[in-house]
Amino acid sequence: MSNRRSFLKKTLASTTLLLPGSIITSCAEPGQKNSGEKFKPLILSTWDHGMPANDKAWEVLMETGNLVSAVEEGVKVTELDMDNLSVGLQGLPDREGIPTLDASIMKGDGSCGSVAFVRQVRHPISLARKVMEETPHVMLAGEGARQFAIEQGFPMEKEELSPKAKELYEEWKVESRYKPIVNIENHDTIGMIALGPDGKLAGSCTTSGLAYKMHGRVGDSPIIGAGLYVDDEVGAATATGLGESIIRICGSFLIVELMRQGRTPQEACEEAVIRLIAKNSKDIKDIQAGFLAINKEGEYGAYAVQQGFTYAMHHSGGGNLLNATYKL
Ligand code: SD4
Repeated sequence: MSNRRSFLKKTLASTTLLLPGSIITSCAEPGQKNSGEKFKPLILSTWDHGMPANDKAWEVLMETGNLVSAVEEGVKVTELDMDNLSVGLQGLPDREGIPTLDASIMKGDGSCGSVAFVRQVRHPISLARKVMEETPHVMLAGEGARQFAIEQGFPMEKEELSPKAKELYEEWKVESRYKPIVNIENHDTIGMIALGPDGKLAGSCTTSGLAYKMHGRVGDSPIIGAGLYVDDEVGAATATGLGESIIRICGSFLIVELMRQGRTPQEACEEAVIRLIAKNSKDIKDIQAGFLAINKEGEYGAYAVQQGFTYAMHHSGGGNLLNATYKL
């Protein structure tokens, strides 16, 4: 376990105690299924950092009733978290030493927006929302996305690595292994899905992607249907982990379609992981990927390829941090 993740685990209880509205009420053991309980409203987010993100999203939802603002503001907390090296400009850079970001946002009525391979933007999730609301397009990438950010009045940040990212990048450069590190410690994207009190759904997903990726590489997070999919008629799903493996199976769309055909969120996440393993079998030992899903009734599910995927859930009873069940 990396120092950072073990640090996170050790400090988790104390961190969450400081956050109003957050209580850990349960922590499922690996292998334990959720019991089919239902919650409305309900917010789920990937990984430990989903706890403070969910708190913020919940607060915004309670104050404004706006589910899209809730999922945007929630993940903005993670985009600013200097301890998170997989989200935001402080994240680990590509192999050229440049942080490039991917993000997407979606509403259950089919509206969606995303940005890929964008530089110098502190809140790519807000830029994705602008793409959704202010353009006729779904996705802007690279320099075009950056120019759009400037037009929309987003400040351009200096291209400087955060101190932690710089230190780790310097260490990586010694060997500069071309292959991205794909073990379970290299994933911390935040994906958030939410069910509002009126039964409408929304989701968001934001990441700096794989550490030391090739310049120009785009993962699953900004690809609607891969890293995120939301449909008010059925439910929502989001993904984290090795983006290439998730894109190959259109993971989030697959889960929503399986739920449409009658699977529970848990069953749908499990089937997606089985498909992902089948399509990525050669390297599966080195791959971690995890999915979260909610259906419109307020049932939820989570499943991962390997042990170690945590997710945060927030409902009217407060916040929980849970261990996802896993296949391998
Ligand atoms: C990607 N899915 O770019 C992202 C990485 C990730 O937790 O999830 N990290 O492939």
